[in-house]
Amino acid sequence: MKRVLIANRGEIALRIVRACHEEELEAVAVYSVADRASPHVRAADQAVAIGPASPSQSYLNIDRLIEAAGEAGADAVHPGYGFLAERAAFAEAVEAAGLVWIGPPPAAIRAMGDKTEARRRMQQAGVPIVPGASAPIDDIGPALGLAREVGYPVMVKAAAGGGGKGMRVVRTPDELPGALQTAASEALKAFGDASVYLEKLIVQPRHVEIQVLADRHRTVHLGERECSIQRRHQKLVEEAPSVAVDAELREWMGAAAVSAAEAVGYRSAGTCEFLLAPDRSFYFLEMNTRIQVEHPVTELVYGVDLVREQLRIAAGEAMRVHTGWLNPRGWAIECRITSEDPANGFLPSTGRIEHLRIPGGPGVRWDGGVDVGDEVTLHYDSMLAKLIVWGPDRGQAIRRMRRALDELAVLGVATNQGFHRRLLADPAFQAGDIDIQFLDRRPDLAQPRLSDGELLQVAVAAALAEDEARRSRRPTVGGDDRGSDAWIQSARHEALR
Ligand code: MV4
Repeated sequence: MKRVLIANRGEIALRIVRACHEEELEAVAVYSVADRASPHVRAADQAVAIGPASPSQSYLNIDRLIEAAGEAGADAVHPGYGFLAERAAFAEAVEAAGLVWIGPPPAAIRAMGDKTEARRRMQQAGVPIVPGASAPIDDIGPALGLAREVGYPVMVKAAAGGGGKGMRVVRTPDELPGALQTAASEALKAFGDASVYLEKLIVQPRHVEIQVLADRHRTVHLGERECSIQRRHQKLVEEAPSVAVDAELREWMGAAAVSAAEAVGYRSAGTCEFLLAPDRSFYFLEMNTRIQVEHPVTELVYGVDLVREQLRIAAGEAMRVHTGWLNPRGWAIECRITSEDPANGFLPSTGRIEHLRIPGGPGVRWDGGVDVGDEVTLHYDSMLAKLIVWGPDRGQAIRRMRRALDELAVLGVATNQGFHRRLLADPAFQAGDIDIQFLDRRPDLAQPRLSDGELLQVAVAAALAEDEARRSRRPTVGGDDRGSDAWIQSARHEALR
């Protein structure tokens, strides 16, 4: 393996370019018309234009991507996440073209992609699953019987699902027929497959996932990530480890995840998603057969570069992970910085990045995919970057993230930066008192503390203060502010000119 084509864009494409360079591999970027000057293109050793901005004609175009690999002389393909990463047909097309697929075997992708098949395979392997059906349900009679057996409330889910589409909570038997109907039609629309099944509803769970890594000799786990801070199935903050998981529970969940991976012949990096109930019982939900957005928090507490290990494993080498290392050290937190406006229902915002100040300093990592001057459009995902911090413990990681968020400045598009600052300052979040419904209960975190009118008053006051400071050529030192806000620092800089 010498030259890797990266079938993706944005921050993950740049992340993979960096891993290639550290492994002394050449990186080939692909780009749509909208991305011709993007950071991932500029960082790569070669770049191939693959089509129009619309994903279906570029990043989702299997034939064009295989052709691009040929044009560039690439001998391997890394899919990143999203787009074609979990399409078994893409993995097969890559291998059929004589290229190395940097990911799990297509059969493992397929087995985990069908949720009822995955449940059957997990049950076989002794992995705990939520009580419920392990085959699609097509009749109300058996459905009522099963729901009664596992106990209400139950959840109806799409067999082809994932990501929360085609899901319905059912609290009483009379709600079941309607829920089966709507879930099936939603599933048909979203996945082209109307099959549904049902499970007992787990109440107030956390979403905890286990990272696994497998080469041809061994399958290991790298502990958990706590992913409960989410809104409409979009994760916003992730951390490792989880306050709800101690060393003993970690070994139970880790062993279950390793069994899950082994049961489907897994290779490469993968993630088993679990629901963790308040009584510490845990249930396998699904396996994500790709590198995930939130992989950096695991990297920081385990000291393992997951993307470099993916490259090594794909090349047939053994992973450089020693069993003795496999304990989390300290605490890592990731905030997804998106071009979404929390005050406006997290509506995606567009525009040109006019200014970007990237946080730095001890324990701070920025995995970004945009630069000053780049245009943020509605063609792609709204995630601009991930801000990740490490600290010796959770309290210090939170403190460090708040400092890094204070340093961050993005001008030109609305972002969720303010939301993250309010969340990280929140006593309930700081106490680790979270579950998957946390943000549903806290709409206040989406709203700025100051109204537009109040903000205007503050801006006028700041301008007057700046003017006074500049007139008297007096550097603003001391005072009773914390001195960490970007406005204050900007005013101070101006005063010293
Ligand atoms: C559940 C559940 C409660 N009980 N299954 C959502 C997406 C899909 N991956 C599975 N999901 C859930 N399945 C049972 N039996 C609650 C959810 C769920 C959820 C899970 C993980 C992260 C966020 C979530 C938000 C809402 C519901």
